[in-house]
Amino acid sequence: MKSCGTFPYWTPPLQRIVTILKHVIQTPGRDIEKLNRETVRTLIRETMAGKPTLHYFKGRGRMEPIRWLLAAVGVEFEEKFIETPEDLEKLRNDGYLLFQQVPMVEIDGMKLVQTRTILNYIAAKYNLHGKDMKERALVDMYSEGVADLYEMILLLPLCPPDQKGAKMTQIKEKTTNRYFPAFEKVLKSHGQDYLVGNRLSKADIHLVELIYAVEEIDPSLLANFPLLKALKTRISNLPTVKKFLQPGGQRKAPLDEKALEQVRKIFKI
Ligand SMILES: N[C@@H](CCC(=O)N[C@@H](CS)C(=O)NCC(=O)O)C(=O)O
Repeated sequence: MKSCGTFPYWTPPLQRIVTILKHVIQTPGRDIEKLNRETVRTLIRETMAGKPTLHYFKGRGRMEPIRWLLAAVGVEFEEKFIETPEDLEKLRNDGYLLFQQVPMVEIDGMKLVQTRTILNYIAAKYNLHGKDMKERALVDMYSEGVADLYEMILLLPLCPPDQKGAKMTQIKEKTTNRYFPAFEKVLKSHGQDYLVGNRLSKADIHLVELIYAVEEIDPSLLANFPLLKALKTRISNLPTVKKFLQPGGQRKAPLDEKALEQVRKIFKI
């Protein structure tokens, strides 16, 4: 057998397991001693099973929180971009989209649709859902709050031009008077580094994604929320997230006019 260095069985899948384990070790709140046998089995099974495949257009939309979550836990994924109405029609005709909609993610032998279902599956699989039912309820409650504001931002580009100004004002108002104060209050109430149970959960990742999106609208909106700023820095510095955010990473840019036109064509909007 060919030997490579001192480790004769140094194969790509094994390298991937080591990469995943490194990410786990480097993720705060998930130290190696707490890695139980089941988690290690999951990581190995998944490594052997191959990467999840994401089906969506080449833009943020409803797939972006899924990209963030997978990236944050250090799971590599492949993307098949829908570029034409025919691409979407093919997925439908092949029976891959249960409700004829995307996002769709091929993962662990399933073709999952419904954004929240996909997010919850990833969160459950990688322990981003709190340690018990009560923590999970908090994680879900915070995630839903994030999703409400995120949805408003997501739909903004599709807003008729004469309503855009009013929508933008509403987003800014809800950000500064409702959602950011709520999350700042949660962080202040326990003084810990993460929203729930002093360890990383999907709620932290969704919130930081939202903060980035809000800052693109108006960076000053974060000014009065020091704990949100600190959370953003903390999560952005996780090696996995850093890699995702860096130029050339899998994070998508906001839709420009050309991309928006393509989206309208694909979905017949
Ligand atoms: N509840 C679904 C909504 C999915 C959805 O509205 N997807 C849009 C693209 S972002 C779509 O496929 N639209 C085509 C259609 O509804 O026929 C989810 O959260 O995944």
